[in-house]
Order: sequence, then C-alpha cells, then structure tokens
Amino acid sequence: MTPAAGAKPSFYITTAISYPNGVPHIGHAYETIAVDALARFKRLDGFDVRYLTGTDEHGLKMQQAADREGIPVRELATRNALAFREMNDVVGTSYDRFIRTTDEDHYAAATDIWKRMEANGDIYLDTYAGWYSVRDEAFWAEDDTELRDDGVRYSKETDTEVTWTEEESYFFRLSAYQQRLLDLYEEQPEFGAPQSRFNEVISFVRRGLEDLSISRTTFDWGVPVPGNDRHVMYVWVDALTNYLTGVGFPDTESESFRKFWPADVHVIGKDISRFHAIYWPAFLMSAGLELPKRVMIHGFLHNRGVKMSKSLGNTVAPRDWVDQYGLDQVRFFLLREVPFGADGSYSHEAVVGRMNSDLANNFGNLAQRSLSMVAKNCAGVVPEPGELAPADTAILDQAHGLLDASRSAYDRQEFSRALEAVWTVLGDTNAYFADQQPWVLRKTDPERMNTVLYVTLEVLRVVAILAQPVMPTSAGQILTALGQGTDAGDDLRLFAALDERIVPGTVLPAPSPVFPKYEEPAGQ
Ligand code: ME8
Repeated sequence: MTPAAGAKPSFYITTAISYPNGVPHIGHAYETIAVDALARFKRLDGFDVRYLTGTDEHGLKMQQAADREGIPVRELATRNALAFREMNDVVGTSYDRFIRTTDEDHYAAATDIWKRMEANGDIYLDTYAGWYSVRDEAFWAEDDTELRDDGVRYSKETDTEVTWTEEESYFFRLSAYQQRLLDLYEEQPEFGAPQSRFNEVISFVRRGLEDLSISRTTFDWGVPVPGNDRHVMYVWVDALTNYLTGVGFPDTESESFRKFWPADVHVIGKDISRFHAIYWPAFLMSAGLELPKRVMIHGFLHNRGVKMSKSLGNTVAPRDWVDQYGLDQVRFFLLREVPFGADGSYSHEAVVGRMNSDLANNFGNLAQRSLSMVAKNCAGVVPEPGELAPADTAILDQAHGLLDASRSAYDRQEFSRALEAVWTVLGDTNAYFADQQPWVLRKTDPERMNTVLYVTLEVLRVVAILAQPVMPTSAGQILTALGQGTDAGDDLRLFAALDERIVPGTVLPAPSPVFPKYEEPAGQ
C-alpha cells in the first residue's frame, strides 16, 4: 500500500524483552536509552514511530527463579515486570507499548505463528536428548560443552551450567533454512550489524544448522502448543514473536501491522545475536512473513572492565545513577562513551569527566556566556547580524552540516559518532567565541559583537535541536532559553526547523545554567 500523499513514513524499533527474573541493571538501561534516542530522533525527523519494549516472562529460568523465592511464577513475573517498567520511566523513555509475553494478545500471536510454521511443514514431533542451559534457555551441542574440574558440565561459549535433558519435543526444520539464510545475509548486508558481530553469526550458519527443539514437556510455564497442550512452546519461539504482537499480529490486515511490519531495527545485546539473526528470520520465512530490515547487536557494559554480577556486588541500579548524576547526564554518558557495537566500561570518574568537560564546560558554558551577553548587551533579544565574515560562515556551515551527519550515524546506530560530530562543532564554536572576543567588541565594534553573538546562538540552536534525542530535558531548556518554544512538540524544535535560521528580534527569557559541574558530596 502506498502511503497517502503527505503521510509520514513509518519507523518500527524494538528492544530485546528482558527476563523479569531479577531487577534491571545499567546494562538493560543502556539498551533502552539507545532505542529511545533513536525513536526520538526519528520522531523529530518526521517519522511515525512505533517503539516496543517489555518483558519475556515464560520459560524454565523464570520458573526456577520463582521456585527459589517460593512464590508463584506469575507473581514473580508481575513484580519484576513492574520494576522494568519503572526503569523505563526512570530513564525517561518514550515507548509506545510495554509488552508482557503473558498478555492475552501475545498468546494469540504465538499460537498463530506456530500454526503457520506447522502448515508450511516445518514442525515435526520427535525426541530430544541434549545439553540444556537454563541460564541461556538453549540447548548446546556436546562439542560446545566441557566437563570442568568441579564435576559440572558448562557451555563453553556462555560459561553456564548445562544439564542432560531427554524428552519428547517438537522440532523446527532449521536445517532447511541454511541456504536461504546465507542468501539473505548476502543480499541484505545491512541485515546484521556491526559487521564483526554479524560475521560470527554468518560463520555459525556456514558450519551447518541442526533442527531446533521448540517445545518442552517438563514444565508448563509457557504458551501451550496448539493441538497438544502437554507441550509448551520453547520460550524463544514465544519471545521473538513479541515483535509481531506489538504491531497487531495475527491481524495482518490491521492498520498497525500494514504500517509498521517489517520492523526497521531490532536492537539487542551480543549474547542473543544467534536467536535474532538466525532463528527469527527462519521462523518468519517459514511463516510467510516479511523479515526485519536490521538487527543491531550492541556490546556489554562492564563495571570498571569487570562483568557485572550480583555475587560480586558490582551491579548498578539505573535509579541510583540518575539520582547521583542526573538523567540527561546518564543518557549522554552511555551513548557518548562507548561505540554502540563494542563492549564498554564505566566508572564514576568516566561519568564525571563527561559531565564536566563535554556538558558543563563545552555546551553549558557556551550557552551561558553567550546568552548572558545577549541579556546584558542586546536587551535580551536575538541581535540582528551584520555582514558575515568567513569565520562566521565557516562555523555556520559546520553546524548546518550536522543534520546529514547525524542522520547517517543514527541510521547505523552509531550514537557515539553522532554525538562526537556535534561536540566537535561545539568545541570549534567555543574556539570561535574566544577568538572573536565579543566582550572586547562590545566597546570597539558593537555591530560585529552582534554578528558573533547571532552566529553563536544559531549554532547553539542547531546543537540543542540535535541533542534532544539524547538529552530531551536539558536540550529543551536550552531551546527555551533561545526562544524556540516551550514545549517538546513545538515545530521550532523539529529537524525541519533546521532549514531556517534563528530570527533576529526573538525575545529571550533570562538565562540560567543548564549543565552543573559534578561536585563530590562533602566528606568524600
Ligand atoms: O536475553 N550490558 O533477556 P535479558 C549491555 N529475554 N546489555 C546487556 C547487559 C550488559 N551488561 N546485560 C544484558 C534476554 N544486556 C531475552 C531476550 S528478546 C526476544 C528476548 C542486554 O534480560 C541483553 O543483551 O537477559 C539483552 O539484549 C537485554 O539486555 C535483555 O537481556
């Protein structure tokens, strides 16, 4: 269906859905914030965005966590799903739906995709005997496991305990999809990113695929298999289908499905690339549904380089960070510090470094210095510029080149690169401001001072508009200080407004600092 003239293009983006067997940590918040920044970017760029996130509530891992706590599994899922939902609020995300795989419409979707795969001849009943890792909710081939000195067998790749499991199981004919998957990777090289992580997936498929066990009989916490309710679906069949449920599947004629499927990007962590870049497209091919356009695989965040774990006591709760550093500061740090596909490390010093140099010194100071000069010397209105000198044109051109650079970086989920480009322009504008010395021009050449202040305000406007996806509140405060509306939905704040220039004569409110420096609490 071609969109009606003037209709906004659609954009559908998803996070992985988390297991609510515990509470969220900063690694979960990292993924959520990245997806939120991209969703906001696309909205500001004129897209009709659908952003889905939620919780993955079935499976043995959940059942065992509930047994350990001595509570019903549904209660555990509900309690922790709430914690994940709250985490989304704490980090300021703008999702359109928070899906729980225990939602009624999700059962209908999972049942439907199963029936489609079955009707296509891709599901058969057999017995399974193999090494199962509850932590990974995955079977591992014997060669992928090893018996260690503690007498326990582990998956080599994920270091998780595996146990021998034998049961009747439905299988999905994954082996039949090997060539079609390799063709997909070749024809659609953007399907998986970044390339280094996608290459691991491709070589896994090249080594050959075995059929996949997709049902369990030893517990009943899952979606019943249609026509045989002694079995529940393997949790990954049900979990991956959430991306379809979120846009109205199984009603493939619904407005939302027609508009938003296939997804533009599934954003996931490196530990689950195989499920998203191999199983998921194979399931969809079997079900006769279109494939997502891209799977973006991000790295893991480590605490000072050390993997976060409850036993080490080094996990960070997103709320603690937001309380300590501020929300926009946390969002900026996470997306600026680590190239999105790579693993990254965080520490208190690293966050404070970014807060003080990039935010307080670079962005905050430029805004505060130029806006205070306008308040004092230009009667609080945007001054009329005189003729532009080459230095003015150069910095304005640099700023106006940022939209294209940001679009291409965001389209590849290269958040740190987009921010780096914007901050380079901020750094150059600080140098320009220092060079031009408008505080000297105030006496010697007030007209030239007006031009320098005008150029600086215009760069700040461009930068603040482009910073909104990552720092919605602070960038909004700077836009308010620049007289660019008071509301996030104001047209003056959309990317389309970058075609214009700040209007001389715009009345500006009294400026107040937006990015405080981090002060260590007294006594530290
Ligand atoms: O994998 N740094 O759920 P999950 C960065 N339910 N990202 C991290 C991280 C860290 N330290 N730890 C976890 C699942 N993540 C499945 C997904 S999707 C249909 C089903 C990421 O709660 C992880 O890679 O274990 C994943 O993308 C997300 O958080 C949820 O992880």
